[in-house]
Amino acid sequence: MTRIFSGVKPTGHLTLGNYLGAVRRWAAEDQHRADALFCVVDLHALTVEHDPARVRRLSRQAATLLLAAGLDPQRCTVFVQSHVDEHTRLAYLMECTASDGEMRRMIQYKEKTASERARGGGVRLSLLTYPALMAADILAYGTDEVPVGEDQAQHVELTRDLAVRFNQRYGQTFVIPRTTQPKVAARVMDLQDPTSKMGKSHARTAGIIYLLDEPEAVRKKVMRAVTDGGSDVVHDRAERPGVANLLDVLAACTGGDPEKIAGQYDSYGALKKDTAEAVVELLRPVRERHAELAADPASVDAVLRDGAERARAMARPRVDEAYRAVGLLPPV
Ligand code: AQP
Repeated sequence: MTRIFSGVKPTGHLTLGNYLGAVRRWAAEDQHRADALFCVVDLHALTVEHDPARVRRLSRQAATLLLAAGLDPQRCTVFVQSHVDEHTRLAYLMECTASDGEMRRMIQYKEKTASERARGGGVRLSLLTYPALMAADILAYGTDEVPVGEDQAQHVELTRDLAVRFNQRYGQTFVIPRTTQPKVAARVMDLQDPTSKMGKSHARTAGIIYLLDEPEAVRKKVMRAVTDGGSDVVHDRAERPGVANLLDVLAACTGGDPEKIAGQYDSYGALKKDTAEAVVELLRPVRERHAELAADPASVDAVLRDGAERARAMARPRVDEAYRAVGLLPPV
């Protein structure tokens, strides 16, 4: 059976980008057709300056939101990365497989280094090395497919390279994974700056729709979205990124085709109004289910405890095998 692994990082409240690019598909498709694991990758949240209490809060919220979005613990494994030691055990072997140069080429490293410096902070070494941890997250489970948004595709490519290299050096140990991306909205853009990705950790929040935003807040953000010069509605990402982004979001919400939808509008105002309502209706059940689950944290804990146990049992044999393969003496 196909094995799927993917995760979300608790660096902020989950956004519409996380949902359309990744989480929605995990719930609607992936968990039904494969042996799937979904993870709150909390160790990745420590690569930038963080507040411990906030990371804890956001990790719980992210896990609750994954369940609210429809992940069913009877169908898939939902857990928290730091609860399964195999991730960090394998990450070190991945660091010993990767080169410094390939880590420095990662776009996210370049972008996040720039923003950490702009904030006046230092850059943590883990920001450079975290793709090795991400490779470990994926490879520990013999993953075939990694459903992610476009921004994570480069890291999955690196994971493939590391898996191939490791297998060549030390013998067949890892499955070579491939990325899968949604057809529409693989990269949802910030509504106030449609040339930048909608990102949950961005400081300016006016262009970011959070999954837990109240309907009125969603409407306000969409109605104030930056649109482009001109007034005709066309799907042109290069010339009209603001309008193209709204069309992508509307198409992703309604299951349509952005270019065809463009033909149905002759004003930006009408497009914004329909997009706002489509997003409100898409998020309504997630928000409502989140409220129910958040009122019963013990049930979320039970899912995470069981998920970690299952994940550990799946990861341990392969990570032990990798330790033996590189020449480490097994414990006696
Ligand atoms: N804007 C986006 N459009 C489509 N997909 C997106 N994803 C993230 N942003 C968008 C996808 O969501 C999944 C979980 O993302 P992550 O938690 O690993 O974080 P990230 O990719 O670094 O994106 P964020 O949300 O912007 O976090 P910060 O601001 O902390 O960097 C992934 O599959 C991702 O592709």
